[in-house]
Amino acid sequence: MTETTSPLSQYATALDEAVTSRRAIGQLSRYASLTLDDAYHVQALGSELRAARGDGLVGVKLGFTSKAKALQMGVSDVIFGRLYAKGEYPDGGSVAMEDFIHPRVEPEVAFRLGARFDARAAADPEAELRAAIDAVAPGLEIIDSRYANFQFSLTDVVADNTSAAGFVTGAWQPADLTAPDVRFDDRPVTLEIDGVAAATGSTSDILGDPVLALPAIARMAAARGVVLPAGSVLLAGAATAAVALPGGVTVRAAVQGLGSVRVTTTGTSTEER
Ligand code: OOG
Ligand code: MG
Repeated sequence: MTETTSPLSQYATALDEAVTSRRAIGQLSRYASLTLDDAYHVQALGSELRAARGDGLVGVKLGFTSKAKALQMGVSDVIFGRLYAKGEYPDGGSVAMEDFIHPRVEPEVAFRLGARFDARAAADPEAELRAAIDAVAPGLEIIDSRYANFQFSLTDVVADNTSAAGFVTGAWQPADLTAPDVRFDDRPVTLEIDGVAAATGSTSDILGDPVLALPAIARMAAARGVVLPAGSVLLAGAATAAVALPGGVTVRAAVQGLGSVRVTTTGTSTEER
């Protein structure tokens, strides 16, 4: 009983209601002083609320791995969030803006797990995570802060599952990250809306090389006890600042050497109405 009424579970419920009602709430940091650990606990409680309505974990993501994102949002620590089944869209598919409050989109690099990964059971989590990865793809992430005006502190955004709201991956290319000298740096990245460049960057903007997201994911998954099933998607972080995503457009991300990924949007989000 106490668990369901604790302040942390009240915050998780408020954030979850913002997701399901598509209505933004005030920042938790305005009235509560959460530690980073509390914030990750709120995120984990949110994951239980999702699981209770059948929305399972299908991957994890990092945020603020690029300077462009850190500058855009005024938060510079790398953050870790969860990806859920309901937010996964097929490449070339359509995304209904009614499901979002004030969505933004960003180009990403994605890795796929060929085998289950339990960081806490691993003797060397970083090496085992690299060995478990079997493919790489270009990705699009849709972020949708549950806070008004898309404004938050570090603990706010962590509690809000790092603004995660949707993602799409392009065609997977086999990748062996145990091979020496595997690199994904220095590849131009573009984000286009209706064929017009909305943001450009390079995979080097993601921690110098998106593969460097893997040690951070291994460490954070171990710290939070997140177990990833085979097939899970890992988003390394955006290569550019995020761009507002309206309804009625086609958005495409291209990563040189990895191909491209696109979705079409329909309808209007809460704040577009
Ligand atoms: C937080 C999510 C950041 C990234 O790729 O840097 C993120 C936000 O900007 O709202 O996903
Ligand atoms: Mg992102």
